[in-house]
Amino acid sequence: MADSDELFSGLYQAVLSGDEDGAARLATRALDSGHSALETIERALIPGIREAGDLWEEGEYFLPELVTAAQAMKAAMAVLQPVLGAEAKSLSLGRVVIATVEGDIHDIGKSLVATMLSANGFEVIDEGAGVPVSRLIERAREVDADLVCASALLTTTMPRQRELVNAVRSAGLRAKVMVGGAPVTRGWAEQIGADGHADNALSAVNVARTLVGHRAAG
Ligand code: B12
Repeated sequence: MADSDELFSGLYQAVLSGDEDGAARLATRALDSGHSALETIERALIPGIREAGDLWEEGEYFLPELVTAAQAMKAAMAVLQPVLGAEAKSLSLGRVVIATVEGDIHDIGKSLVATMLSANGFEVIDEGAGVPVSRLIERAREVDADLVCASALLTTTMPRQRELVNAVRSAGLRAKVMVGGAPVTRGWAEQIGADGHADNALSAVNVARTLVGHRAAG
């Protein structure tokens, strides 16, 4: 147990200090020691990147330090994501188009949600970050999506989620809309008329299952 604490604390520090190689190496060690990818993400990576954000907000970190912390997180995610993906079931629960909205480059949370949806049997079309509503509509129509997911991490980009909801409705698409991102609350989701909202990648899977008409497992 003490070994695990030490391992996760090392990985947390590697993210915080922007040590890409160390983060990738410790993520590999976590898997080799029998920890799941999800546990590693939740116990070390997310706390690490959030602490970097807090330090930046407090003026302790400058933007380059936050950027290198995000790069270290991504290096570790590159090790862990294939493992999450490998658990994917062969059946498709539904087709999901996902992106971070236009004007917003934060893609870590969105990618985690995409990976978890995919690992849980959804067919996921990840359009990346900074994606205009018009492109999401185009893709949703093209693939006849069951669900369109939009992430926003900035209060200034949250209104794009409202535009998406309106655009999906006026385009007459059958897709449901799920929104998320650190500043996105259930209240906001309700206010803009979104069909669903989730605070983290695991609940995103359960909400997605409900929205496309499948009961949550367990
Ligand atoms: C890492 C980071 C960055 C990195 C992003 C790297 C990348 N490629 O993503 C860098 C350094 C580039 C960056 C840049 C900026 N950032 Co920044 N950043 C962060 C930070 C520290 C962490 C975000 C993160 O990755 N968290 C980890 C992931 C796993 O969590 P998450 O994103 O919340 O996602 C989870 C849930 O929200 C949910 N979820 C997410 N998306 C979705 C989607 C759906 C559909 C669902 C259901 C669920 C869901 O599930 C995820 C997994 O559990 C946050 C602080 C914070 N505490 O959030 C600030 C933060 C978001 N950034 C902020 C700002 C201001 C900026 C900049 C404008 C700074 C600048 N002056 O340039 C720029 C943005 C430029 C732009 N146009 O986008 C502010 C936003 C303030 C606000 N209220 O709007 C924050 C809150 C920091 C702060 N406290 O001030 N940032």
